Parts: sequence; C-alpha cells; structure tokens
Amino acid sequence: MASIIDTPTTNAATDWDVERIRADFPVLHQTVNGKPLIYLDNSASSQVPQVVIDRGSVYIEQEHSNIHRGVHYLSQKATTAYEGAREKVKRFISARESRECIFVRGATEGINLVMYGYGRKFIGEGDEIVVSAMEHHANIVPWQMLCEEKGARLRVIPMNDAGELLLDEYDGLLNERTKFVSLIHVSNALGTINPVKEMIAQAHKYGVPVLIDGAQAAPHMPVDVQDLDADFYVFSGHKMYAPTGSGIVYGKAALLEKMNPFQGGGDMIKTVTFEKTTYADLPNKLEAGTPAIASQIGLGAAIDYLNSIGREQAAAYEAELLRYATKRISAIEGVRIIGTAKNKASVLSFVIDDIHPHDIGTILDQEGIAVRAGHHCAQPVMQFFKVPATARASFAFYNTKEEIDVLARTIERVIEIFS
Ligand code: 7TS
Repeated sequence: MASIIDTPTTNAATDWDVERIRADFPVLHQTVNGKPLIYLDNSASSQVPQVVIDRGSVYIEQEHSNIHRGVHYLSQKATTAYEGAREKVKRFISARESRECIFVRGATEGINLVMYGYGRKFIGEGDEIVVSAMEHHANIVPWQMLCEEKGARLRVIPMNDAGELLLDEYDGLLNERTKFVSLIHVSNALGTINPVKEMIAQAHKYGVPVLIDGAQAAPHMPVDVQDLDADFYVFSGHKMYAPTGSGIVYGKAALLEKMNPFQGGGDMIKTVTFEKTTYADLPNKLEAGTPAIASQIGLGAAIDYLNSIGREQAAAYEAELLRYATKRISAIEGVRIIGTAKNKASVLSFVIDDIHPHDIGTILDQEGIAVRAGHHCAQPVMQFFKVPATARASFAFYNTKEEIDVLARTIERVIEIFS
C-alpha cells in the first residue's frame, strides 16, 4: 500500500532554513524541566512569531480604541487596522470580497454561527445533514443540537482502517433530503487530508451547501475557497500563528445575506426601534458587539508572516518532517500509528501496546517534549480505532528532524520503562 514514507523529499524542503525561522518565535527558546522545549502540539495551538506579538502590542500601546464607532483619531486607526486584517484574510483564502470574511473567536464559534444562522433557518423536520466519521466535536455537536431541535437526521460518511473517507458511501448518503454537508478538511486526530474539492462538487450536484472545517488545513496548506467552491470555510487563528480569540467564517455572500444573525446587539444593526430592528449589511450583520480587535489584527499580521516565509515551501518542509517522523517512529517495536492515509498533513497519532497515552505524554513532558495525549475532541475516531486515546505529535515549519530524533529516543525509553 502507498505510504507517506514513500513521498520523495522536495528541493523546497531541503532548502528550508529552519534556524532562521525558529529565531522568529521567542517561546521556542526556553527550557522545560531542564531540557530544551520541543513543541509538538501545534494542532492544539501553534506558536506566535515576534512580528505578530509586536503588531498586537502596537494596537494596545498606540491605537487601543473601539472600531466602527468613533470619528476620533484612535477609533479610525483601530478600524483601519481591523478592516485591513479582513482584507488580508480575503486574499489569504482567495475570497471574492472581504465582506464574505466574518471575524469569529475560532472554528467552534464559526460552525455554531453557520448552524444558528443558516441551519436553524433552512433545515427542518426529516431533513438530513451529512458529516464524516472523523469530525472534531465542534463539527458534530452543533449539528446534533440542530437535529434534536428540528427533528432532522445526522448521516455519517464512514472511513477505512487507514483513516480515509469512503467516497462511494458518501455518494450513497446524498439524496433529496440532504440539506447540508459539513466536512473536516484535515483531521486533527489522524492527519488525513480529505479530497474536499471533489466532495463539495458531489454535494453541489444535489444543490446542497457545504461547510469545510479548515482548522487544521489553513495553517498548513494554501486554501482557495473559490477553487474549492466551498460555501462556508472556517478556521481558528491560534492554530495558524495568531493569538487566541481570532478566527474566520468565510461564506458566499449570497448565503451569508440569507442567514439570520448569530447574535443581536451593537454594530450589527441599521436601525432599532422597540417595534422593529433592521440589520446592517455584511459583514457587520454577523459580528455583534465589540470583537477581539487585537487578536484579529494579529491574525492579519500572522497572514503577512506566512506569506513572507512562503506557504508552499513551509508545506513542503512540514511534509518532509511528517515523512521523517513516520518512518522513524513506526519502526519502533510496539508503536502503532493511528491514521495511515496516503494524503496526510502535520499529524502523527500513535499508541504503544499496554501503555496509556497519558503516561506517554507525562514522560515526554519530563523531557521537555510537548505532545497531546487524549481523544483530541474526536471521540468517534477513538471508538472506530478501538483506543481510549492516542498520543499525538503535530508539526509546524519551525520543528526540526533533531527534535523528532529526541522524540523517537524518548518513546523508546518509555517502552523500556514499562517493559
Ligand atoms: N475543528 C478542528 C479540525 C480542530 O482541530 C479544532 C481544534 C476545532 C475545530 C476547534 O477549534 P477551536 O479553535 O474553536 O477550539 N482542535 C484541537 C486539537 O486538535 N487539539 O486541541 C484543539
């Protein structure tokens, strides 16, 4: 069977100057338990480069003010910076218009915004919503809540033992009752890159809109929402080198315009009387109240940073890290990799015979290595693979092969300790 290990190393990957990149990230240069920090929990939250930290500080030190409201100097500066970040997001994902990019706190809020604003309005009794077997809870629970409220039904695309979706089964799930499809682009638990462009096209044959949960894709690969023809695309800033509290829902303008507001309040209205409120135009209609201005400006700065280092080259280097880590770690006796899809990004989940992942995580932490041990908010994935949890190393373009060697040696020690 084809494996990620067989992927050839590209020139872009060998030319990557990782030490220069690491110098941009202050948090990486510290010791943990007396050992150099090896940060391999990037799928949970990635680290923030100095230029992004600095941009947030400039806002707080020199521009701190509310947006869209004041005619005064600071408010105008803040508004320009905030709307400038939206423009950067628009280019980053190749949206048609910046008003199609709605600022939210993260992917979870983004999916809930679409469930609430689109789902509650357009999905009813007997309708069906299709998700996949490898969704994060953020792309299961909101749709379950909707199904419960409306009497709709959740349908699930199954996967194979490698962690790849069964596309024929997907085709069989689509029918005239299907009203929405919501799919993970890259699995946070398995690393699988799903063929979402083809899957969107399949749903569109039935006139069904598709949301893509891009929380693990946007940080690791170029995303073009027009090329994908995604109806909605969501992601979180804190997984792509920006501060927490930043994130995006992209939606096609025609759909966003039809939707109900997610929250009511300031900034999302045109006029308010006690009899009736009329709503603002996009994007404001979907952004009630004062947003996380500093964080969203930081997201804009993170996008500038990603563009400056080269997204394609960063992705090629990460692919090489994943190939190297998979080869090295899968060769250790007793280790089982969970998620062996041919197309993978950035994530290496594994279990070791008879050793609980939390014990693996704790021993790795003693050596300064940060991995995540748990169900990764993807309990159905754990159920499918019949494991309670996995240990997960997730890579970013500032990680090194030397760090992977230390990880592998420490895993070997864990096995010795428990043998
Ligand atoms: N969707 C996917 C695919 C995710 O990986 C996550 C977070 C979310 C949605 C939710 O993002 P949030 O920013 O709104 O919380 N995933 C993880 C993870 O893998 N480890 O910690 C959080």
